[in-house]
Amino acid sequence: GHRGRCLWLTGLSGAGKSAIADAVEAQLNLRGVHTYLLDGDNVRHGLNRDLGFTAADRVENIRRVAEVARLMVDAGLVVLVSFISPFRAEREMARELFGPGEFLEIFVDTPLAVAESRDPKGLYAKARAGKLPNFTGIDSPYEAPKHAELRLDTSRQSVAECAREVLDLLD
Ligand code: GGZ
Repeated sequence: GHRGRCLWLTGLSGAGKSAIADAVEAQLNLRGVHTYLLDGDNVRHGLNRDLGFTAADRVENIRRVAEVARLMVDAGLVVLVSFISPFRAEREMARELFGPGEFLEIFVDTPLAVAESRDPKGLYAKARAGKLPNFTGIDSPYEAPKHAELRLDTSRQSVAECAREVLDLLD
C-alpha cells in the first residue's frame, strides 16, 4: 500500500497553488492513490469559519489545518494542503507534526507582480485601493521558505510541468 504524505503548498494568492494541487491530485487518483485536498474552500467555510485574516487568525488557521492533515496522513492518505501559510514558524510547526519524509514543503514562488496581474477575484485591486486590509504581499507579510523540498514558479513553468515535479518528488 501507499504511505500517507503531506504535500504542503505555500505561496501568495494567485501564485497557482490550487491549480498545481488539482493537477497533482488528478494524476495521483489515476494511479489509484487516495488523496484529500485541504484548502480555503473546504476549511475556511466550515472548520475555520470563525477565523479571518489577522496574523493571529492565520496562525490558528494553519495550526488546525496542520492537525487535520496529520490525522489524514495517519489514515494513509496523500494530503494536499493549499493555503498561503505566510509564516515560517507555523509551517515549521506543521512540519514537526510529521515523521521524516512525510512532509514535503512546496514553495509556489510566482512573483507578486505576476500573481497580482492575474487577480481573478479582483482582491489585489481591492487591497491596493485600501478596501481589503491585511492582504498578503500588499500590507501583510509573506515569509519565503528557506528549506522547501521544491520551489516552483508558474510564470516560468506550466501547471503540468509543476505537477510533474511534485509527482517526481513523491516517487
Ligand atoms: C490573503 C485573502 C485575504 C487576505 C481573502 N489576504 O486567491 P484566493 O483569495 O482564492 O486565496 C486567498 C485566500 C487565502 O486564505 P488562506 O487560508 O490560504 O490564508 S492563510 O494561509 O494566510 O491563512 C484569497 C482570500 O483567501 N483572501 N482575504 N487579507 N488572502
